[in-house]
Amino acid sequence: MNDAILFSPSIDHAPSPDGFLSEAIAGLSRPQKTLPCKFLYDEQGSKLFNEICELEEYYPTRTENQILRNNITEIAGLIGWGCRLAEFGSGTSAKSRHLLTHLPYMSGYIPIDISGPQLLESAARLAREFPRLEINPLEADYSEILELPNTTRKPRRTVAFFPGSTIGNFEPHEAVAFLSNIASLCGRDGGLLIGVDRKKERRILECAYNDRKGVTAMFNLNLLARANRELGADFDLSSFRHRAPYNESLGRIEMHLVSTRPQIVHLDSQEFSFHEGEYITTEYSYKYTFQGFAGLALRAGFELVKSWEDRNHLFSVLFFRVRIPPTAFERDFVGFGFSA
Ligand code: AVJ
Repeated sequence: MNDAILFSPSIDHAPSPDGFLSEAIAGLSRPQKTLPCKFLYDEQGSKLFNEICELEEYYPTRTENQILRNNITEIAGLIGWGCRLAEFGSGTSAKSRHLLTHLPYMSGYIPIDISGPQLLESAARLAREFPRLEINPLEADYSEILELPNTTRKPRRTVAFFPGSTIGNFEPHEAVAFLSNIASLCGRDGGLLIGVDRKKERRILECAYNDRKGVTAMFNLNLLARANRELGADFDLSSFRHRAPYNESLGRIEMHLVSTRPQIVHLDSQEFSFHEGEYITTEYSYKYTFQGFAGLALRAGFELVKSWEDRNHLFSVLFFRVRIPPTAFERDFVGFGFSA
């Protein structure tokens, strides 16, 4: 029998449709207006993000793929056989595809993504390419996962794959909480293969997030278009402008949507006023030094096993092992931010 084992997606943790409305209102009510970056990835936004990955200026995707390709035998060897691989924010699963061909006797692959349509389409395609692989997609906000789906065969270990430097979306203290949760989801002998964008010259960073074709601008503005489509808001897209400066002292790219004139936006019978030059923060993309990131992961319970980078030191891929899996108590009370 060569039939693909493709489970229908678990949707227990799927983002609720009301989530966008309440989070948008909360975000726009703050003194510094904000809209959470996870809402950038509707169907249109996911397509635009895939386009960003192909841009000449956007080095992370290309560079990470190169690092993975150049070191795939060693990486697969460190992960080992019989693993359950969970990918956080799997998108099109393009990066796992390569990894999966090199991992022997896996117990299963669990792609996790907030964009349901893309998740299903990619899982179905992958199932045709890997007919013996058990694929168990999970439609979810990956920062809210309390449990990973089981696989039919008991895994020897669980390894989390978090490529693309998506960890950079979290503020450092949130990143520690998120990674502690991953450590507890993976448990004893668990692993973490993660891609991290490095601190570098401002010019390179700002070009990557302010591309000449304006794809990143469309990606950012799509958030307002989505609010209009799904929430009936009345953002005038022509009077907001994309901007993405590097905040060097905080080590992050910040995506902004700048109001080019004084205006009032309506959302769910509320009014939000903007003065000229006021902006909405839509995404942070933190950059790390090698030491900085290894220290952060250590606080989350991971010890470094091995790391790789490109020869221009643009990007790092790191493999960690769970040092001590946090107990459920620690996960709930430290991991989710009730104390330092
Ligand atoms: C998907 C979060 C890794 O921060 O580089 C790309 C998102 N935003 N261009 C990044 C993004 C604008 C991307 N991550």
